[in-house]
Amino acid sequence: MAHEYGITKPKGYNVTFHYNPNMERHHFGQTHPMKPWRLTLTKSLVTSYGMNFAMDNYTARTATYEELTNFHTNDYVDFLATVAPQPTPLDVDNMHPDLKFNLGGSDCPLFEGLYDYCSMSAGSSLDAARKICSKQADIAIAWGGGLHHAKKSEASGFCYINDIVLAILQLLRVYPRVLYIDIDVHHGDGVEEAFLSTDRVMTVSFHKYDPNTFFPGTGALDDNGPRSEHNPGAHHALNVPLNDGITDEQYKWLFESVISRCVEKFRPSAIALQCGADSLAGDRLGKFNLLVEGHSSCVEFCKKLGIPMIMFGGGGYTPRNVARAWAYETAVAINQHKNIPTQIPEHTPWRERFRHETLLPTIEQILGEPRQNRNPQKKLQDIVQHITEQLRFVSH
Ligand code: VJV
Ligand code: CA
Ligand code: ZN
Repeated sequence: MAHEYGITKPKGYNVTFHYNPNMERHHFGQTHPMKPWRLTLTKSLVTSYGMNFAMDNYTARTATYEELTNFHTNDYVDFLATVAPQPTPLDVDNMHPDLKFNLGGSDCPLFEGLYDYCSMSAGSSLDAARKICSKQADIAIAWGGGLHHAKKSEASGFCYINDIVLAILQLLRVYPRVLYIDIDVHHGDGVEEAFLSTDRVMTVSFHKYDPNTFFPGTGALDDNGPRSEHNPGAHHALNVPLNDGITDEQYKWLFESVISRCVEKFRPSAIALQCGADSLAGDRLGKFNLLVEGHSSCVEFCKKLGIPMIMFGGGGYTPRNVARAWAYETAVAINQHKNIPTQIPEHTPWRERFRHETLLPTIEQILGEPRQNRNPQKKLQDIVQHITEQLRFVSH
């Protein structure tokens, strides 16, 4: 069946879309920045453009206890499964945090259905990984995943279960080397840490870096993992620390310079791309000047490499911008981004939420005035140089 925009399934190229409609029913609390509802808004755009006709759509299942404990400790997962939610609404300032496993604070509150929410996020990413492993997908999309801060035995930064680590572990059963790329505005510390001692995973995070004021404070340019002689993972953790206000043009140049060098040296057999949308202009937490065009150019570049790829969600705190980016990036995956109208279809549910009714608003439409750019070109060149030097130690 074809849609009004003529979107049909391409032959010989398969994209799978993994989604669980129950995920977005969960709430971190009234004013908490993380809004699972942004997934509804994304799905609404994807469907109204008819993109579902070009993909295999799967209702993601929940991950099992055994799957979650492939990375996380039993103690931690047991605790997650049994903790009672705190009385809602959460009063952040007066809350009495039970900081066991860093749970119950204002970043990682205990809410109704928390364990289900975590297992759905992990389930969608694991389903995506399995489709890549069985070669039933060239690209598998899991917008409900991307929760890169969760540690083996600790919640962190709105993340409880590290679905990305679980998915990469799945990929490693079939693929010798996985390149992890993270364009969320925050450092992908949890994924980096999980694979510090292996040379089968290279992690590259682009992020705002300010150890004193910006979470999580790690990910300096020269943080490349433990450099002991016996660590095969040495030099396989790469970081691209940035300042406020970076533009599309700079980010695209930097991304392509860095990733092309990584691919050339590391020769990944699969890619895991975290598409955190808090690196977009106008994000409630992020402070970059990226437009959907710049953000999605990273997805386009990765797709063109022709390597099997999972696309995860992640951060993103201005829901209308998150939905626009992830819908457009879904269009990139099915190679329809140049064909779909930028005007948001009339029949889109919650269309009124998308100010200016366009998929690709300009920086003026989003911000009025762009944020001051604090990334001189020299800094970006130094980054590429440092990464090139790190990659001299990497060969396959
Ligand atoms: O900066 C922090 C940690 C604090 C302690 C907790 N307070 C609230 C904030 C400062 C040091 N945490 C970050 C976590 C960011 C997580 C990003 C996750 C991802 O995008 O990378 C992947 C999904 C942070 N920044 C902003 C907030 N927390 C924040 C938390 C709130 C809030 C407002 C801001 C929690 C509850 C409420 N408001 C009501
Ligand atoms: Ca990042
Ligand atoms: Zn983030």
